Amino acid sequence: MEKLIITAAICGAEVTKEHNPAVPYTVEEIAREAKSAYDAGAAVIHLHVRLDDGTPTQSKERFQACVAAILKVCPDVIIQPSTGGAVGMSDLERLQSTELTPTPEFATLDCGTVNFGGDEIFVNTDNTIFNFAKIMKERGIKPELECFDKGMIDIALKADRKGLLVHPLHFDFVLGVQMSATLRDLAFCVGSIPPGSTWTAAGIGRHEFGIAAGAIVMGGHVRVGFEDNLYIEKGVLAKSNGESVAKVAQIAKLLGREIASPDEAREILSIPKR
Ligand code: KMH
Ligand code: ZN
Repeated sequence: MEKLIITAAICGAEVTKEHNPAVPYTVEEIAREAKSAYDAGAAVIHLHVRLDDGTPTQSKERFQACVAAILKVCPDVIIQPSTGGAVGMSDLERLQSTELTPTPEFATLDCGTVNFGGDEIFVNTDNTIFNFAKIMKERGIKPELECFDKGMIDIALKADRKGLLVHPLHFDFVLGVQMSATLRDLAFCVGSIPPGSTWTAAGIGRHEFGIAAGAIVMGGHVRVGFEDNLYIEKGVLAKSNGESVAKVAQIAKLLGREIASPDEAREILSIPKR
C-alpha cells in the first residue's frame, strides 16, 4: 500500500488555551507545534493563524510570519494554509492565505456550507467555492477538497465539470461535524470520488483515532491535531500535536503502513517540488 501521509491540523480557529493550554497562538508557539508534529511524522501542516491573544485571523502578514517560522524548523514540510478561516469571515479575508510569497503549494477548499454547532454556520455558497477554486487554479495551488458532508463531494465534482480543478483530485473527508463519523460514511465518501483521486480523513473529537485507523486500513491518508481533537485518550489532554501524530504513526506501524516524508507526500499528491 502507498505510504501514509499524516497531516497535522495544529491550531484551528475555534479551540483555545482554555480547552488545552498547548493550543498555539503566537508565531513561536505555532512553530513549536509544527515542529513537534513534523518530528513525529507529519508531512503536511494544515495551518490557521491567530493573533497573540488567540483571535483567529487570516492576515497575510501573520500567515507570512508563521510560514517563515515553521520553515525555519521544518524546512521541507508541506504547509497547507486554511482558506476557511473562522466562521463569519468574508471571502476576501479568507483568500489572503492564497496571496503569500512564495505562493502556497497546497491549501484547503471548503466544498459547502456546514452547521458548525449551536447557531454557527460556516458559509460556502457555490459562487464562493467556484471563485476560490478558480483563484487557486490560477495561482497553481493544489486544493484539498474539504467535504464535511457527502453532498459536498458532488459540489466539488461540479467545480471539476466547470474545469476549475486539476486532476488528480485530493479530498479531505471531515467526519463528526456534520456527517457522522462512521466507517459506513467514510466508505460512501471514498466510493464517490473519481478513480485516481487521493483522500485524507479527519475524525473530529473522540472519533479522531478510530477514523485514522479506518483510513490507514482503507488506503487513505490521515489528519489529526488540536483543530480536530484536544485529547490523546479519553479524559487526557494531548501535550502537543506531536503526541497525536506519534499515536497515528504507531497505529500505522502496527497495521504495517509506512509513513511518507514531505517529498514522498508531494509525489503521492502530485504536487510539484519547487
Ligand atoms: N474553521 C472552520 C470554520 C478550513 O480550514 O478550510 C473552517 C475550517 C476549514 O477549518
Ligand atoms: Zn482548518
